[in-house]
Amino acid sequence: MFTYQQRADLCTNPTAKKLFKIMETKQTNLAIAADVVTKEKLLKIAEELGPEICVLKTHIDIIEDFDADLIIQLQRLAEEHNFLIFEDRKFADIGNTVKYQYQNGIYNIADWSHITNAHTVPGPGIIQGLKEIGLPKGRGLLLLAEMSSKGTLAKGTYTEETLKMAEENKDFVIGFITMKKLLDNPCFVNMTPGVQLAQGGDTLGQQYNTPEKVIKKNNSDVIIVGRGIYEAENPLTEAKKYREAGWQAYQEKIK
Ligand code: 5BU
Repeated sequence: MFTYQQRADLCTNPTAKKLFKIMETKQTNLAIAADVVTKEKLLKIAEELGPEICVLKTHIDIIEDFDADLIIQLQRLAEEHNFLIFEDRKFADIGNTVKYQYQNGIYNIADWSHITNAHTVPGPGIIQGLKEIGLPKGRGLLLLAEMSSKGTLAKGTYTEETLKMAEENKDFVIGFITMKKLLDNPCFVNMTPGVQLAQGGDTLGQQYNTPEKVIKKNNSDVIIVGRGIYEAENPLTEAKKYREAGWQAYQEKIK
């Protein structure tokens, strides 16, 4: 079992390296899913919860008053509080199209998002396309090997093929969205959404596991928590609880 520090030393992709280093030095494996729809709310989360997290996960296309200043502020907060930005874009088109979606349009994701992710349904061309844009900028890509939602088709052969695509693109693919660790390679980071302090789900197919189960039993690395934190009466207090639970589970695992 490698520690986050050992993995930081082993890995070559600069974003993977930086992520493991942040996790080790800040002692946090918590990512916040900041699914709010205004610039003000998103910045408030980044400001208030920044010290608790290793990753701020965004859905930039749900922000109603998006502007270039939001990106400047997010980058400033990422520097100040030492976290990475992960735009959960879930690219899913052919290589040539995702290149434009990653670099152009109004969001210019590749310019500010350290990490993004992609479905593998189009085949490896999607990774090639994203890599042409992202690798020169030192970015990292996560592949959706599994999803947290009920009835997901990302399983069995689909998942197996996804792992192969990752191994063939180790320079740019830094890991997976997955419910559990799937490969032994310490340079792949496993991030798991669908996390709350109590197991359960929502009315639209989301399924929740606890931080302890995700990190210790399922051997994942990063817990991604959204509503469990930002819908709480006191998001900061709640974030500290998740951070503590996630870190404790990690420490028990590496003992
Ligand atoms: P929640 O509020 O903790 O349920 O939010 C979960 C977040 O993780 C949300 O932003 C989803 O888009 C994201 N997510 C997910 O829930 N499940 C998945 O399989 C993937 C992403 Br991929």
